Amino acid sequence: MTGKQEATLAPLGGEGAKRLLRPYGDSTGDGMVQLSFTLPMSSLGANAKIAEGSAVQLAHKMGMDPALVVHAKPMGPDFTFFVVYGRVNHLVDPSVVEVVERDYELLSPKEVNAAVKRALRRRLVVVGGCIGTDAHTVGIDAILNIKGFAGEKGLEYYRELRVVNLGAQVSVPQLVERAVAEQADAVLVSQVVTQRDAHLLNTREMSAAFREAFPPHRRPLLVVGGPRFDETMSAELGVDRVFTRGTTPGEVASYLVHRLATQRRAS
Ligand code: B12
Repeated sequence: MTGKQEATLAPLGGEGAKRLLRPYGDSTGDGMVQLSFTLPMSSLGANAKIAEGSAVQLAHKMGMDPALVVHAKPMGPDFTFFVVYGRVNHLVDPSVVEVVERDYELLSPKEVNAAVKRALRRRLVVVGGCIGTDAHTVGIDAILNIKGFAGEKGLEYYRELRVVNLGAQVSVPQLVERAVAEQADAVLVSQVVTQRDAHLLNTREMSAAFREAFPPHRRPLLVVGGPRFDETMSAELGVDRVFTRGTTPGEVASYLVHRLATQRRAS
């Protein structure tokens, strides 16, 4: 590391100071990170050293130097899982990171109910489920079921919300059909499995089907969620909002009110 970089790294005082960060493991600014990955090779018996050397080679190519294998676990005869600990030189600039900020007020269930009643004069209808072959219902249930998540009650608890939870493995045509039948204001879809980008493909298929089935002003609000979504991708996926890991029911209820009650009333 050059002296110039050292100087930039030091926290600068004053307004607008740009602060670059470096990861650390043992002491501040030492650049140490931990990385895990699997290689499709055996580390059994005589293969152990070559396997570890291969893991170090990959880490070097990724910019870790030095790189130390701290864990190697055979996964059957032909695969090995590694954890590598090492140093990188990359700096992080938080001032240029782009994130999706929450652009709506967080409301209590009482406030949500009052806003829906005032704006819609009827219950707000939410239809939800997991689409495609995805059977991971815990996430959508955390949002919809009365028992909720992280100490917050799910949307079923809200008096002014009517929730239809379709559960696992709902096909897109089934989802559209049910949304039509229930006169859904919002459709909430969960996608947890991301193998071969299934979550992205399924979401695009779903949003296209809703655009085909509804005229623009009648289309329900489309919300997708799951732990490996990128929140910035809503436009690309054709949905109104993407939620990721750690989402709570209160955030979703507040968002629905913001879009379907507050905004609609203002327009
Ligand atoms: C429980 C579990 C299962 C259970 C699911 C039971 C059920 N009824 O849901 C069972 C055993 C059935 C299962 C099966 C499989 N699983 Co599984 N499973 C898990 C596990 C351990 C936990 C998932 C979970 O419940 N998380 C807790 C919830 C609360 O978190 P969440 O889903 O992220 O939801 C939150 C947010 O993301 C968000 N959210 C989620 N959805 C939505 C939707 C909306 C609208 C909104 C607003 C928010 C939102 O809000 C929630 C609360 O904050 C994960 C590993 C892990 N630790 O994550 C693997 C995992 C998801 N499973 C995996 C796999 C591979 C499978 C199988 C393919 C295994 C197999 N070979 O058979 C099958 C697939 C079955 C299928 N057809 O889908 C992989 C997926 C890998 C990938 N890249 O896609 C994981 C990551 C395990 C791993 N490391 O390999 N699984």
